[in-house]
Amino acid sequence: MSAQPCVPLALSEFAFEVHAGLAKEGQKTLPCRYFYDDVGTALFQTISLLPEYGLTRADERVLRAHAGEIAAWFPSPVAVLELGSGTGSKTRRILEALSTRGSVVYYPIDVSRTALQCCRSELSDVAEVVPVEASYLEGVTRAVSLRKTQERILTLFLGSTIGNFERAEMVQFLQEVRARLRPGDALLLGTDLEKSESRMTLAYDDPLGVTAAFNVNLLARINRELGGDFVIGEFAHQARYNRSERRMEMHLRSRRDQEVFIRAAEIAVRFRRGETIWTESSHKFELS
Ligand code: AVJ
Repeated sequence: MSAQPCVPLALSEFAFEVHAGLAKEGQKTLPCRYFYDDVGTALFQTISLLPEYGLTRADERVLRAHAGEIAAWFPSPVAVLELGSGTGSKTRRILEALSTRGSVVYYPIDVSRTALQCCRSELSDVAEVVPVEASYLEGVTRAVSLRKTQERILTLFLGSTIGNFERAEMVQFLQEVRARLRPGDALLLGTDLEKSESRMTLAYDDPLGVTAAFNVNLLARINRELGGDFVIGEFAHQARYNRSERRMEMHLRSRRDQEVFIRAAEIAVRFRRGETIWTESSHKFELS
């Protein structure tokens, strides 16, 4: 038998990105979209119920107050695309308002399968729900390709999820979305306004520790899915406000010098005591 050529095992996208983020020389990073496995999705839902985290409720209030007005802009039939739908709870008002004027198709686009299942079971009474399990742009491309000729598209990007992008990438991303739409379609964007530093810090470091669990779950997920050996208690949640960049940052701070091995990412990572993994940015906005 001839020897097989030595082909490296293809890493999954998750493993690849974990490797890239943790192999960095300076600040180590992990991409925030991997927060949302089943546990993370449930934890974020809990965060949105916390008195300290008002963003989701603020979104809901604004939508409830203006759903009728927004719906009035759209001649039927309408397709609603939602980027990062989550469980779709905010979207009900808009779908209801649109459905009083004709049929509505709703394409929730999310990387979380649990969240999409939730959307389908919660919203099927007000719209035809077509879940799209994909990244945002790929999801938009897919949903747009299913558009019927006369349908107008309303794209929703709510909850200040755009704040997770680098500022330079935000504009680029919106241009990419626009390039997939056509004249007469629309985008409704929800962003969080800057507040006092103490209020924002509490929103990302709540006294119950739900946000801490949400952050640390990323390491637990790496352990579960990639064969990592993070000792969960050896990393602490940290929320900081970066004033010059106007963003909340979440980090995971190593409590001591330690080494972590992640089988599927084929990496051993050394951490110095106090060193952090930067896991998320939530940029804040001004009305202007
Ligand atoms: C759902 C991404 C908008 O950035 O505020 C909540 C996620 N992170 N608490 C945000 C989150 C920490 C949230 N987004």
